Amino acid sequence: MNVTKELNRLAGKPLADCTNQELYLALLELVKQQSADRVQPVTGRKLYYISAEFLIGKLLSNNLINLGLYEEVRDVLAQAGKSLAEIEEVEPEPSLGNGGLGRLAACFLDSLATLNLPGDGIGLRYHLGLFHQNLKDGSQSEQPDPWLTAHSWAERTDVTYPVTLAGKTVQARLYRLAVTGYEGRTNTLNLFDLDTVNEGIVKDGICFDKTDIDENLTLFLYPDDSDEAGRRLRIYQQYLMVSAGAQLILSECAARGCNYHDLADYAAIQINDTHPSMVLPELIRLLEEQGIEFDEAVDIVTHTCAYTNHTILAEALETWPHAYLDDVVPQLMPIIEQLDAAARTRTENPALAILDGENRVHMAHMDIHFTHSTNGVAALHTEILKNAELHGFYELYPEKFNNKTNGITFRRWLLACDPALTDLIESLIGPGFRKNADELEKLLAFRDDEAVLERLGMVKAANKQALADWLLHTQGVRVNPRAMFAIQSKRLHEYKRQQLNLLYLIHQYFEIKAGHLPPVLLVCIFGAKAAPAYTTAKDIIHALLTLSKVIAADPQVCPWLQIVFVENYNVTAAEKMIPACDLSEQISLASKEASGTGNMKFMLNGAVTLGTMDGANVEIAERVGSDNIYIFGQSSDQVIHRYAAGDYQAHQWYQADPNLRRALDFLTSEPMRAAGDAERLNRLHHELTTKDWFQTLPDFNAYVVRKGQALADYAADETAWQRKCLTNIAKAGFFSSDRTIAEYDREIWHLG
Ligand code: 26V
Repeated sequence: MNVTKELNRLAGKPLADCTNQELYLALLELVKQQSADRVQPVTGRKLYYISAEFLIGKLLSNNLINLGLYEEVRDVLAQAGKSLAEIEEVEPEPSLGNGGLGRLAACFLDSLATLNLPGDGIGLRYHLGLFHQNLKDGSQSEQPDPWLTAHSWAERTDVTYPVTLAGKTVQARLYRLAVTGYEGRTNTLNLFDLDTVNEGIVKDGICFDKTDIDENLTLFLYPDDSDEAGRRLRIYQQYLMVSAGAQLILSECAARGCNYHDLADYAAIQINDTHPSMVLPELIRLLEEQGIEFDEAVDIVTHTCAYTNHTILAEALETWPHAYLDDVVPQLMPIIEQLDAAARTRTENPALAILDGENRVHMAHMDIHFTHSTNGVAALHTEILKNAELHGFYELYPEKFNNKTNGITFRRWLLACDPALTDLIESLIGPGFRKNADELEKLLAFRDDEAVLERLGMVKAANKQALADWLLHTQGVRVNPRAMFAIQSKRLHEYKRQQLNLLYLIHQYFEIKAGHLPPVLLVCIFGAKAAPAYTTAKDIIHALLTLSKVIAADPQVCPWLQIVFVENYNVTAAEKMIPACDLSEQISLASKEASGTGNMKFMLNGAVTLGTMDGANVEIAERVGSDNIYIFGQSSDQVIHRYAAGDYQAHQWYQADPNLRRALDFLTSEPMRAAGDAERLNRLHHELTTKDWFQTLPDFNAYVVRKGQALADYAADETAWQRKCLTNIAKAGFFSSDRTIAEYDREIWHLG
């Protein structure tokens, strides 16, 4: 294909005369054509990855890279005086996810296509995404985050499936989005929607009538579930996704010659957390409609489906009241009851039942009994599932449990977001790492090459300058690119402990005021959305924003310390922030972060981790060695024991440690109250000094000391610091999602 000719044809006029919008549309068409050419017929078993979230990010650059067209298109446009980077600004980011769970699904789709494996996604086409975060007046507020435009990557099809919700049948329409692999095949992300959904019913931020299913069903991901209507709405959404998805799977398999008895030879279904768990009873229902007996249907479904657990937080493990399911999906309840009865024949332990004494349906329990594989997402997480959280299930089905440590696609998280680093790496070790991530280890040969380390430092400096420009341009914030950049970007949650970082920052404020100056100016950058009804999370955001104002207004402190809270953190923001990071903050309470994937992205881009021994941090530490990571805090065993003993008293720690008390009490001090909201600050102070469910206080001192060490090392010896960065990049190969997907395929799916 001649790119210039084709683009001119699609644009309908000379490129130089086109607006960026027109060029974007022409490129969209070009990519759609080229990716269609790479669709391959499916032979053998095909994967269906069902997920409530697919956090795919902008697609233009990524697709151009994967199709091998990026450089050529960029140069053709440049000749016409146009910038691909500016054209990309036109593209809205699809807001179809919340955090790591959804981004993981997107990375997996990329790796499946890259490895030439047949694997499609199944999800929902939320019109207004999760929400757009505004940070005005020191607090988070939520707005709709529309991304659907007249021309979108997701193409409407004529295919619809009937789905019966609360006795009323609606038509789920299929939209298809092409997923390109890097020099690989094209797969599909299937997204379902209703034609009747009406964005006009959203008023006042993200409020809408939660009962009008025809109009509201796919408006938002995770609609507020703090009331009953909201919780029912989530069940409606989940059932729409799995029922339409199951029908799609069965019809595709039938078209390839499947007689349903042999479904497991045609399809592997991965259940991403418990949101899609109703696919199990739904498939059984549909197979029974085809004349298959219940017992055989259960067997077929068990062989076809596998389940991934992404959290040990009890409050995030879904259980639905029997009564809700009776209302919304009465056709599934008899099947769920039969499954519960079947499970009870396998174990007498009531804790492992599907229906509990309070008539709630435990979705994860159904998954473990009636799929052939349950996996955790990092080695430590899987061990905790086996030995603690799901121990009873592990005793019953030891052969079902396995670990698949998460990964990230290096196409987006290195090639696309950090082209300068990619070029440097390629100039040192050749292009092999693009397809074989393990080749990054060859970089270790340059550990003592000062010229290389200096070039690495120059790449980072340029990325920091680019982030500084972006922050000024998009957030109106000025930062000094010569500062050390420490970044904590992830969902806002107490277990992730943004509040620990907050207490450190207050501590530093006092130290600076006392004349104990740090060795380097530190800019702490946050990116985080709080669930709209999660009060403590919103209070933490408020405290950080307020502290940021207090520090910025203090001429004694602001030359040494700055807090930046990036509004509406999303994939696009992450792509700017991650390549510019010096210190990656991964400070969850040990045992609580199932894996983390941001930790891998930062490492790959040459940041050094400051973290607890939690999730995949453990595996990062194992690989880079203790000289190249800053570990602190309680171990997961200590934490688990402390919870078991039930003897943690936040107040004792508050009383006993003057530094900690000073930091906590500053939350409600005069300067903070003057800059912020006393009610919110008091509430947070109370929460941390009396409850502190995620044990922030016991890790405070260790965190202060370790972070101080990182700052000192960074300031003392630039070459030594760059050596740590180089080692992190070199050891990142294991965290490629290509490796993760190859493991899923080898041990669970057996595709193709
Ligand atoms: C979700 C929610 C949503 C509403 C607010 C409360 C709450 C609490 C926990 C969760 C967790 C849902 C599961 C999840 O997103 N897990 C993440 O999965 C990532 C990919 O495996 C993993 O890297 C993260 O450690 C894990 O938190």
